[in-house]
Order: sequence, then structure tokens, then C-alpha cells
Amino acid sequence: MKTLMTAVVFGLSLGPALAAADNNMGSMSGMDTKESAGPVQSRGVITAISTEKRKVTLKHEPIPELNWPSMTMGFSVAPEVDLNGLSKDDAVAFTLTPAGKGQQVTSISKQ
Ligand SMILES: [Cu+2]
Repeated sequence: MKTLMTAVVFGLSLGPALAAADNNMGSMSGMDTKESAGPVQSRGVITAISTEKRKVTLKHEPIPELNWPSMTMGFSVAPEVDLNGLSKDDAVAFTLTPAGKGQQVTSISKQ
């Protein structure tokens, strides 16, 4: 219940910004609850990568499902994801899955 309340408050406070950002994406508002709980797909460019630490820094597109504008940020990468063949400046499509308090990369591939 607390999680739901937080999601509602968060959604309301960012509602106008989100609505302005996704003019071209049709009706997204009904998807918020479902999408924020599950994996989301996005695209971006790798700005740093460490196969040993299993970390990747991505300059990603806006992700309306998470109320995120475009930004550059680091993610941990799930153990099953193969990072071989990926390097800095690659354009990629990726999947983020909720993990703990953040998001983990659970798939990533060159575009
Ligand atoms: Cu971000």
C-alpha cells in the first residue's frame, strides 16, 4: 500500500512534465502502473563500460515509463548478459528491469 501511494504521488507530481514529453506517443497514462513494475525497453549510447565490474554507463533516451528524461547514468548489468563485443560509443537497445531500489540492465544489443 505504501508503494502504491508513493507511485500515485510521484505520478501526480510529474504528470504535467510527462504529458508534455510524450506528445507523439499516444495515451501512455494508463500504462504507468503496469510499466513501472516490469521491464522497460529503451535506446541509448554507451559512454563507459566495464566487463569486469559488469557496469555500463548509458546516455539514454527519455523513458516515460520511469518518468525519466534523457540522461547519462550508470547501471549494473545482470550476470546472464553478454557484454562481449560492446564498447564505448556503441548505439544500443537495452532492457531495464527493477532490481532493489534501482534498475538493472537485463539485455543490451548493438543497433
Ligand atoms: Cu537515467
